Amino acid sequence: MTIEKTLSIIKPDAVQNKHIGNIIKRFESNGLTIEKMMMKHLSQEEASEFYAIHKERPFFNDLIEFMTSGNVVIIVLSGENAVSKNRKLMGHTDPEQAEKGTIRSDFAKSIDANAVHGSDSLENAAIEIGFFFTSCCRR
Ligand code: IDP
Ligand code: MG
Repeated sequence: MTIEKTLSIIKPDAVQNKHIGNIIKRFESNGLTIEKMMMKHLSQEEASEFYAIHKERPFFNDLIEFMTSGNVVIIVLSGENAVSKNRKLMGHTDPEQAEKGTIRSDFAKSIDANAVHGSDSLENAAIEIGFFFTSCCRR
């Protein structure tokens, strides 16, 4: 059994539409455990650094504007195969292509406002968890 940790972010659209509880329910009822959690309004700098990998993409500015448009909930999840399990629960990046019953299919409306972020590999999960949680009181 491989117990992993991964990072989830409930994005501003899902917070605004009062889906925090629904999304956390999906995690907990599918064998994932909430290890850490905080609500935060990301600064421009934090969002840009977090999504630096996408900085050459045409949608980068819109992504940063959206991610800083309201509060997000940042969560460390743990569980068996947590990285891939979370990605499966999230569904496709574009809610219109997401499988029925996934978080993005049920709670998101567009590819820009797609309810959740989830780490895409174990390596990125460690980096992303460190970004928000490791050094005490920095952010
Ligand atoms: P992921 O969130 O499913 O891992 P990524 O390709 O890592 O998808 O993209 C990061 C975020 O950037 C997406 O969740 C989405 O909000 C946004 N994004 C990705 N592709 C597009 C696009 O083609 N148009 C607008 N926004 C996009
Ligand atoms: Mg991604």
